[in-house]
Amino acid sequence: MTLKLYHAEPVANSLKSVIPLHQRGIPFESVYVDLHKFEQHEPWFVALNPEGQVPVLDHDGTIITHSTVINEYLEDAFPDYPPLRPADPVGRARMRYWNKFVDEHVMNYVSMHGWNRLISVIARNIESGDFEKLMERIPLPDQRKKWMNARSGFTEEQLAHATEKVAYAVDKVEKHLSENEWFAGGMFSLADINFYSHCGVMVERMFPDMDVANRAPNLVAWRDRVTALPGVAKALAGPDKTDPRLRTFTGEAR
Ligand SMILES: N[C@@H](CCC(=O)N[C@@H](CS)C(=O)NCC(=O)O)C(=O)O
Repeated sequence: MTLKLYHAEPVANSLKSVIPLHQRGIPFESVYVDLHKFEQHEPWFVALNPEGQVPVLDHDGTIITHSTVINEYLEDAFPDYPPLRPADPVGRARMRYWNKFVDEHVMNYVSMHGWNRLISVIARNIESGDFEKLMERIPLPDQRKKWMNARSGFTEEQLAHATEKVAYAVDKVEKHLSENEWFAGGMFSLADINFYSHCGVMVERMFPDMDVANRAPNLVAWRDRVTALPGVAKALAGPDKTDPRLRTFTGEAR
């Protein structure tokens, strides 16, 4: 059996699919894809994932993409390892509700701020002609727009809307965690991992004006519980080639 995960730095979607592998103890080969060098748009990678994005799981030659799908696939394909999905239908439905919420209403909005602060530096450092050539290679139109926005700068309106979405999510999750230890099914599950990877590990540093420590103490306590889990610590220690001067979000957390 061969199991490979192609991923980038331990943050966002990459972190989200590395955590279950480590936390469940499933042996796998980690393949680092360097987003700083645009490896995700090179022909060898696009042959694996035509959308040109990480993470990508290769299980005996079968390719699975999209972190939420990968994580449930790992539950189905490796049932003998400790589960991160509730066993009962209601617990599963709750887990999937939170996954849908994070995928549709959280991920892209946190990401916009990350790209505005971090990826913009990479995008602006590329020479003009080279940048256009790189853009031509990006398979997903939305992703091409995101790279172009990162170079020109996102508008105040876009950023304010994204901040509103994150604040709504923080308040919603805080309320839930004031009544529940975990997101779903009374156990640490893929839903916790999803919110943690996008909005838990770095929300205080990304959004200092939100005053998360006072506004969402249950979220902060939950975040610290998740960070202390052995598989999470192992995932966070993964390769990080981000320029240390730019590690506004990823570096100080570890
Ligand atoms: N829906 C996808 C999103 C994947 C995604 O956005 N990946 C980012 C890294 S977190 C990426 O590959 N970015 C590279 C690029 O856009 O060029 C998932 O859940 O896996």
